[in-house]
Amino acid sequence: MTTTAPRPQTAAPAAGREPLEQVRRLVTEVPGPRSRALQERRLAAVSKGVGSTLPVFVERAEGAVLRDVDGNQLIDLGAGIAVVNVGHAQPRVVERVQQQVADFTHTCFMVTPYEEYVAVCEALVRLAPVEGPAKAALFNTGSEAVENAVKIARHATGRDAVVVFDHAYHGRTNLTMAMTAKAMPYKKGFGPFAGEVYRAPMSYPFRDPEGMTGEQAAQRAIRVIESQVGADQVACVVIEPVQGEGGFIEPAPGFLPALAAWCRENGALFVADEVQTGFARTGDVFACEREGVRPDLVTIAKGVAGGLPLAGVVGRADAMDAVHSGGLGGTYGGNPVACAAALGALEAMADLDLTGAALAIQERMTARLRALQAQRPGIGDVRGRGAMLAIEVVRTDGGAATLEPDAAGAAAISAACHAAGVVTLTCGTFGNVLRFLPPLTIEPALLDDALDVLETAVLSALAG
Ligand code: PLZ
Repeated sequence: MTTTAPRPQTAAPAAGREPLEQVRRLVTEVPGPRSRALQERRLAAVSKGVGSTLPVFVERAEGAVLRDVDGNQLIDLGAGIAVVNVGHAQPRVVERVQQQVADFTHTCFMVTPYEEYVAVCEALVRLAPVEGPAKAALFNTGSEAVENAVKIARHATGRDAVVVFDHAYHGRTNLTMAMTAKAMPYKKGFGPFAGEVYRAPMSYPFRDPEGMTGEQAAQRAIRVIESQVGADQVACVVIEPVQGEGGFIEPAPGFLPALAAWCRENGALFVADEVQTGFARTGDVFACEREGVRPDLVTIAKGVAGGLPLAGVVGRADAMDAVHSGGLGGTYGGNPVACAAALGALEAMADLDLTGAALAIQERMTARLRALQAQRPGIGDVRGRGAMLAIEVVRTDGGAATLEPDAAGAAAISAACHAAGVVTLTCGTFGNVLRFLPPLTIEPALLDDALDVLETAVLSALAG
């Protein structure tokens, strides 16, 4: 490293590279001319079915900064949708990946295995909040992890039915589309969908009757399950401990424990889909730890491998071993390069205390977001946990928040952030939630700069 001042451990370039300064800097409009030219090429060659939130073409990324092909430096409050929790180009990830690429890139674990796969499973087994002995299996994407969790649950219970929730997001494959709640853009015109998937009401404190407890919301869901599915038909209940795409919805305390208890009493597996919440994002390694919930199976992806595609299911050993040998797998599942990246990312998560970092981000951001809410009643709700935070934008009536979603307001805020060089994402069943998922290694000054941009955007987009 050539810098004299000690660099923050959050971002360090590979040997011989200039560090990417952790500052926002615009040198053209956003997107700039080179990005616009690439977007032209892209529109001619890439299916319209694949969209982009912000068509700025990235050339390099480090820490929490993206540098585009025009030389603009943007602050990344999306982390590639909760993937680079350890920061872009995390040195431990880069080093292990480079070494692994040179050693070998693929054999297929189902043909001739390798240690990296085993080491990742050992780490997952150690980390996952599963009761008793645990085992794991590796795949490529979150959707695939969810598919496999359902396969395992069906095998382990001998039952078919899968229970999911309003606002759920579990993926884009046929089964996981059926499990995902939102029609546009995920499901419209893509059916028929897989059968035996049933939807129960979620705990959504901002929209539920005032004062409804988590236990009451769980009873509401359980009534639906028992009357419309039948307790003895349920193979698994699959839930995101904090819902992601559906709007960063954190259920009321008591909701998850009550559902998990119902599963235990009724012989169904409780599956925590921690694809978005996992790996320190919410201030715990896994979000369900917060209430001491012990799932039977946990699905993981995204944050586990610092940007390489890796996913898995980790769960009770008896359930994981219920499947016949050869029943689970896939050509690339647990690819050695992705496993090497995961070993680097997991090491960084522990060494850099990223759960602590997520809580510090929550403290810093929530204070600012609440101050903004006091000035703009259109911010109906400030919520989330750790570095998985959101504002829900609603219409106002006589200067007071209503429950009417204001998707246009959320889009206007997001667009203003983009133009100023801050990458923000929207989400939510009603498209009116602005969500924040910075790399957990983001430096405080950079986060403050992003919050200044957000503040300006909110103040101009929403009425006082
Ligand atoms: N489960 C909880 O959040 C992926 C989707 C982005 P894959 N979320 C981002 C998009 O529009 O496709 C996700 C998730 C939860 C499962 C998944 C699916 O993970 O790796 O995208 O398949």
